[in-house]
Amino acid sequence: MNYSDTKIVALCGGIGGSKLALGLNNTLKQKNLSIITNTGDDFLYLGFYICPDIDTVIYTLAGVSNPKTGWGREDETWKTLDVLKELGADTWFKVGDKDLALHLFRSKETRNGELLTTITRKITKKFGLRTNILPMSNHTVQTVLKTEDGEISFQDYFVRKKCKPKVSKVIFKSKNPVATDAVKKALLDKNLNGVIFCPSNPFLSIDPILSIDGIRKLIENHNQPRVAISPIVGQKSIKGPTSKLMNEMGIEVSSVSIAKHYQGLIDGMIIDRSDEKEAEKITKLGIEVKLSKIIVNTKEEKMRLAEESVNFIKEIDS
Ligand code: FO1
Repeated sequence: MNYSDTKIVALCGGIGGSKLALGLNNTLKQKNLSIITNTGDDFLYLGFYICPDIDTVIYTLAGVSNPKTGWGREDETWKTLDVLKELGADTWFKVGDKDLALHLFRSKETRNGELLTTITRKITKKFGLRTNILPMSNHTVQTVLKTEDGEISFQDYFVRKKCKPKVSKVIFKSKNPVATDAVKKALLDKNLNGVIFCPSNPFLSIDPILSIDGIRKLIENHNQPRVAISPIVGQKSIKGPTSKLMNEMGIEVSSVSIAKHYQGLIDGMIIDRSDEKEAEKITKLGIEVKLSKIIVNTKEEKMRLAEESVNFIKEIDS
C-alpha cells in the first residue's frame, strides 16, 4: 500500500509505545505523523527538567536509544552522575552524560520562557527528525499513585520503589491544563486519516493525555477512525507494570478490559492472535477487532504492526 499521503496522530507513552511509533515513523512520511506524548512522568531531578517519554520517543525514532534499557542513549557514559554521587547527591535516577546535555538544554530553554512544545520541536529537528513530537500539554500534569504507602509521584513509584507498592488509584494533578495549539491543529487537520493509541500503559501513559479535557473531547468526537493496539497478551502486559496495576485496582487483566477502558474513544482494536476468544466480547462493545502478532521486537515487525494499524484505519473508514 502507498502511505505517502496518509496522516496519523498517535498517542504514546515511553518504551512500549515508542516501538509502534518507530514503525509508524518508518512507514509514513515523517511530517505526516504527529505523536502526542505523555508528560505526566516529567519531573525535576537534581535541578534538571526531565521529560522521559518525550526523550524516549525522540531517541527511539532517531535511532540513538539504549537497546538494553529502552530509555536513555546508547554508548552512554556516566561521569557526571559518578561525581554527583561523590558529592553526596541522591543518584537514584540514572542520567547519563549525553542524556544530561539534553536535560540541561531543556532546563535552560524553560528558564528563558520557551514553551515545552517549542523546545521539543527544536530538539526533534536537531535529532534529524521531521516528525511532530507533541507534548500533551505545556502545563504541568503530574501523575501520582495512591498506594498502600500513601501518595507517590510517578518516578518515585516507577524507579525508586520499582513499582512495588500496591496501587489503588492513579490521579493526575494539574491546574486545568489545556490542549496545546499544536495538539489541536494535529487533531483538527482535515486531511487526518485517523488516530492510533500505541500499546502504552492505558492507566499510566495514555490516561494522562486523555485527562486533558480538550484532547479527550477532540478524540471522542473525531470523525476519523480511532484504533488502539492492546498492551495485553493473555493475562500479561507486554511491557511494564500494566497487569500488576490492573490486578491491584480490581480490573480483570485482559484485552476486553482495555477495550472497555477505551470505549467511546476507539472504533477498532488490534489484539493478539492468541486472544482470538476475546474478539466477540470486544465486538459487542461496538469496537471492531483485528487479530495480529502484537509483540514486536525487530524493526520489520514494528513496521508490519504499524502498517496493519494504518490499514485497519483505512478498512474502518471505507
Ligand atoms: N527508568 C529506570 O527504571 N531507571 C532509571 O534510572 C531511569 C532513568 C531515566 C533517565 C532518563 C529517561 O528519559 C528515562 C529514564 N528511565 C529510567 C525511564 C523512565 O523512568 C520511564 O521509562 C518512564 O517514565 C515511563 O514511561
